[in-house]
Amino acid sequence: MSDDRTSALTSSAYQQALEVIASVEPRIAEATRQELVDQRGSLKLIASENYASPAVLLTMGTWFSDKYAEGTIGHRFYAGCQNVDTVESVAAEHARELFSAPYAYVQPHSGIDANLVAFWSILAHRVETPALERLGAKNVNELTEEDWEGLRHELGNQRLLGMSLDAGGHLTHGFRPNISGKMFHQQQYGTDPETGLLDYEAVAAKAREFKPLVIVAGYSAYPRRVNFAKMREIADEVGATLMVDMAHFAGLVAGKVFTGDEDPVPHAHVTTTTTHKSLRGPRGGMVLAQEEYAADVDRGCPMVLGGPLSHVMAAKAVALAEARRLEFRTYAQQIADNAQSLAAGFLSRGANLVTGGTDNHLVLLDVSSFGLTGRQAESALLDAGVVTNRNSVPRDPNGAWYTSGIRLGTPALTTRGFGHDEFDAVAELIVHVLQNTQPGTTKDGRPSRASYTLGEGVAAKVKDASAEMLDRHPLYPGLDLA
Ligand code: DSN
Repeated sequence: MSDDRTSALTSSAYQQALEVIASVEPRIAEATRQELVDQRGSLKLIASENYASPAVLLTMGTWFSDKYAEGTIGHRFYAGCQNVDTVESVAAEHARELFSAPYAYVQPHSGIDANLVAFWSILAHRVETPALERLGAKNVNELTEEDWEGLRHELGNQRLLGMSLDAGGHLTHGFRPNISGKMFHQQQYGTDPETGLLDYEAVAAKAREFKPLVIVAGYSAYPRRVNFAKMREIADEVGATLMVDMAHFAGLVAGKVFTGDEDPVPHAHVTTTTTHKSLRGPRGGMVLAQEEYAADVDRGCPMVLGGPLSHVMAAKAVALAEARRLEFRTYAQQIADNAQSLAAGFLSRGANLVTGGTDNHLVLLDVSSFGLTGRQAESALLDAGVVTNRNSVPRDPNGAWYTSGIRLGTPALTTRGFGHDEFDAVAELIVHVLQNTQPGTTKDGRPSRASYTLGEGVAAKVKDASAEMLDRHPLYPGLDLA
């Protein structure tokens, strides 16, 4: 279908949908309209966000939302799931083929859910099933009270080694306050204090000493590629299951920017992802697995998850079909090229980047050289229409709330068509804001980590310069809600 025809149909669909919504709750219709205005008018640099296509968005607004479908394809706890079976089968087929994965599970509602399904499938495969075999039981209901208590103790005392939050790992990789840090005895690996890079020898040494059941690789704020073949060697040496969380860079895997040792899927026993970041689908999660883990992953719902969101699984199928097109490879490569341009733009203006640069989709800017915390920088940038999120840097003196960094990603603006020159200009605008932001003081005159003053006229100047670029690369061109 031509782009013009798609825009005309999308405009008409949304105009009518908003009219129907407004007839029930006008404030929601207005907030929906305003969200588009805001997203169109700002520089979206949150590394975990993107803009899904109209086809993906429209797929979510249907009566599939009304259907319960606990269970799995062809084996549901509810009647009347024949169309959900079609949706889930198509989404899983696209996922398997796109990622060359033996098995795909498309039900998780989010990345955290996907990781929980992965953890429980690993515990089931590595701990529960061998225990049942040892005890001569078919399932846990057949166990005596004493054996059941013993198995619960065994399940609750396994070890997990994951990347620490301040080195760029995710909360669910064993961070103590998160459930993953409570389900498992956990230890964390970090990055080299000098270079900020992963030190595989140090990870291996920790794994040899700790002997984890699970090693988690993958990241949310590490601006470099990971050698997953090496991570698998480490896992194999200590008898661990390798789980990779590729939520942030799934689009780069799908688009064949990360191949060979950098493609996690052939190396990991279980790979998890979200579908809405660089993969550019609906908000949701997914688990890919080697055959030996498939049956346990398949029990995700109802053992770990509530009923699948069939309308979102349908949108995952549409997004995965888009990601299988050749144009998606061009998009994925442009994400990585644009991150290089953004990093080079910062470095040429004297800013400090964690690891000194990037080779994936994100840049982690250390804002302490501007005399600011991440929180002050994030707020000042937002005033100027630049949407980012504050993020810890390794060994961050300001902790996880105020932080010393700003995380910036290129997937969203790349979707809008930004290229090298625009990302260089974005770096200049960001440096201009930070250079003109003064940290504030608390009521009793001490340095504040939250308040700040942005120089007069800075926000307006940056917004004007951004507007010119944003108008050149409109979001959902032709979509008119007037
Ligand atoms: N919220 C995601 C991110 O921003 O990286 C991870 O949970």
